[in-house]
Amino acid sequence: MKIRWVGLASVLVSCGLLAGAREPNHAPEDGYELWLRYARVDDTARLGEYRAAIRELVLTPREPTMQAARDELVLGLNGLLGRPVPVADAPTRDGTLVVGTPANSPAIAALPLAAALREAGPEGFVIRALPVRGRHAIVVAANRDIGVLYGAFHLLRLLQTEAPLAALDVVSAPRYGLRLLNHWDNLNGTVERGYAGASLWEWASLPDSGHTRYRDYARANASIGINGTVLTNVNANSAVLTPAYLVKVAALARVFRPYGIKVYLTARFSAPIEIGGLPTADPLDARVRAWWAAKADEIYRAIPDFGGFVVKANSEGQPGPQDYHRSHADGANMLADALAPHRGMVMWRAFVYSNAVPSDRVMQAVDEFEPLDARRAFRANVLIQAKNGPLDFQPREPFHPLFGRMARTPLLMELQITKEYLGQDTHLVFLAPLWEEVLRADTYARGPGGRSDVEGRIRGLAGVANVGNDRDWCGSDFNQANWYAFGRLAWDPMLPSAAIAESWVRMTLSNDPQVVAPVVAMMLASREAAVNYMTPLGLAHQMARGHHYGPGPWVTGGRADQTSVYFNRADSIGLGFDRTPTGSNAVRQYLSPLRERFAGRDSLPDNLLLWFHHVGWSEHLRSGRRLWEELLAHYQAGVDTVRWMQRTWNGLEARVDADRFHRVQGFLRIQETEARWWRDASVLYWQSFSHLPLPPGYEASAHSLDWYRQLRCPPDPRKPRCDAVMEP
Ligand code: GCV
Repeated sequence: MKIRWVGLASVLVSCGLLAGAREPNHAPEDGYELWLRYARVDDTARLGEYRAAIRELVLTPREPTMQAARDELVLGLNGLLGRPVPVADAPTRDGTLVVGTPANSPAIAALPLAAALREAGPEGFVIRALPVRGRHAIVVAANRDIGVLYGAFHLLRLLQTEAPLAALDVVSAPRYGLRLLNHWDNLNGTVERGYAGASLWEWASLPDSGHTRYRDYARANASIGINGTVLTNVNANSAVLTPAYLVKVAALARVFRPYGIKVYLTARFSAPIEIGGLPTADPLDARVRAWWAAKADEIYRAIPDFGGFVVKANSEGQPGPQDYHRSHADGANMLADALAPHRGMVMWRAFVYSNAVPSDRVMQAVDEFEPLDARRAFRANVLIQAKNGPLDFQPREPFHPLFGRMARTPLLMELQITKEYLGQDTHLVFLAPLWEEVLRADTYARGPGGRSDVEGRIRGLAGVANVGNDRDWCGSDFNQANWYAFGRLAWDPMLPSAAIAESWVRMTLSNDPQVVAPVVAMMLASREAAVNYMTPLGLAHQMARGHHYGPGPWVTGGRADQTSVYFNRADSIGLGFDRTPTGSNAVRQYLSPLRERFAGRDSLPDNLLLWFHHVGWSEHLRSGRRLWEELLAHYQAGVDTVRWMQRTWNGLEARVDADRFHRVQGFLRIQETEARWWRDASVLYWQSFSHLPLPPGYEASAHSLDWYRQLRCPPDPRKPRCDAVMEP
């Protein structure tokens, strides 16, 4: 039997991690390897178990995706087991890892896996411990090569998290077919709301330069099941649709293809005018329709598996069909017709708000889209992409009412991985609990299969990426956890945040139980901490103007529904936006019994109180405390939780590598300073309306309200941090 030994060095060259070409276990912890570090298993008993269970790898790498699976397994197993694993054509011993599909592996074709493979479907996989040709073996099997790759990553994850392999029996299939990253990357290399450096896409050197980083990006995405990437900003530039750019896009698509990742682009609605030379972009104009059809043909000639278009139209100044008195459906359907012959999709965003300031901005999407849905106005290959909440990625919002109101049109949920409103690169905020909250919310609309939770009514997740060209990809170690969590939830939206956090910590930081438990606890507490020190009790959009970093509850002027005062409605009587029938009546967009629950002061959860109600400063809440006291308590709880996170992290100094320990410690220091900044600036501002005193012992603000109002962040649009200014 011929055995091929794949040396570590050649794997490192062929796999892109590659940039540093270094052995696991000795790397400077600069974050480049993400959760794919493959450090040798620490626990000696587990290491012994794994070494006995995996002594050779049987896998035939004919196709690029199988080669990717082979490369990953060899890289991962060599690192995790601390010794090279030989690759064989067929099982030669006990302790064989057999990997493939019934079509490319005779050993797998002979196994009784038909029922499990049916359950796994086109992208899923089966992992089992069972005898193969009389040998003790572990099998990773799938119907398609991409399922094999996902299965390989899953097996590696089991080893990375030091899970037992005995009696392995896993069948896993993704809940959604669409698991997409949305990059808000501009063609000039900047990233809108990006806090991790410039764009990954180096357009100037494409298509000739195949940056190794593109492959590592694809590996990271495939490891968490992401299967599509929208390369460009929704505030789109039509130049990306010109031949000069399409060859570059095609080059990226070639790198991503083996990893199961399709490429999508944003389509600027006015492209027929800007790059097509037409006098109009009217979606009912025959010349415009012909132009888009020809453009789609051209794109598919260059990129045969192109995924489709994402479109932001008639929102925040972007062009759209309403410029021609046509509906969103007219616009979406025109693009859908152009893409349909190629099986492409249109993701039409519901984040619309018109140039006329509406009575309540959060109501506009339902008002625009529900009537179109009722008329079944959209083509079958159109999805409506709605943000998780009706406003804009706030620390807490109720779920978007559209998820209960669109009965006929398929929906995508857009989540923001980049933390525009949640402390950007520096604050440690783990977003899985926020996403879990909305995915599990009950819409009270019976969806397919009788499901009424939000999760049951959508076809996929689109995550606004937090990835840039910083060495650590995401601008901070803990921001990587949000990219990871997004992928894991897109595969399995019912995965608990705690499980996601635990696996990320084990893969990224340490399997030491003395590290895992406290760090998971920090992560799980972090989102509520941010809600508390930024926008407690249902407040929203209280961030500084423009860059959205730091507090600005006083922001006014300009377009009303982009200001803080529009959303907080603070006055001498109280605080909060009345969205009950006595106010904007936005509660009517939710289905019964939710609309009644949200309208009733006694039935609404306090954490959404000021989203739906204007509450008097001295009114009693269910806690027995007055609004004023309750607000103060929440701001203080936010600061206290960050301090607890600091203490917890400081206690880990001896257990975490110095690089990451000090980086995270520094960011937590910033976060504590800025949590106080949020608390003090907000409380002083509310106090200028309530005229109520701070209770005895309440931590006094360091500065006056005027001082906070005049505070200007350094003019760095990417990282507008104010700590240097605040603490000279
Ligand atoms: C890409 C918010 C952000 C904008 C973003 C917009 C959108 O308004 O601040 O930067 O634009 O949402 O989602 O389209």
